[in-house]
Amino acid sequence: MAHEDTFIMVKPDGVRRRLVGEVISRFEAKGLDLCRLEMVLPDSAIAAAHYAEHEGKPFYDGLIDFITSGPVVAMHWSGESAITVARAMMGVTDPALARPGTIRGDFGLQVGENIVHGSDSPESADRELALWFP
Ligand code: IDP
Ligand code: MG
Repeated sequence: MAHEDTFIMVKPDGVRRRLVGEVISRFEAKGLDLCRLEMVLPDSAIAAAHYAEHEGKPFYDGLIDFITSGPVVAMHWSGESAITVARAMMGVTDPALARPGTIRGDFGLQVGENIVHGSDSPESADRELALWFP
């Protein structure tokens, strides 16, 4: 077990549905520390950089359109095993399959609108935190 930093984002659907407070409350109640937070309307450059690993996939264009469709809440969280803990609390990528009790499992139904993003490794967290909090 180790202290970790992670990048968590409430996506445009989560902001539109007024789930920002719900998402923050869950991570706070878990015991993670909120370090930095900013609401930002992503431009296509930051969206493409953030989702570079998915370029060329069938859902890529829709993903970029979606993530630039409205403001997001970009956050830096830290704590014991923060990356793994946050991913577990988010649930699997497809909300229809995500377990009840997870954010995606409780609030989502479609894979294209799954409310939150969370870094999947220490390398991703470093890259994403540097990208969103330059
Ligand atoms: P993750 O967000 O759980 O890490 P990734 O596989 O990294 O999932 O995919 C990034 C994002 O791309 C997902 O959160 C979701 O919004 C979108 N996405 C992934 N797979 C699909 C798909 O098959 N159709 C539509 N959107 C997808
Ligand atoms: Mg991912």
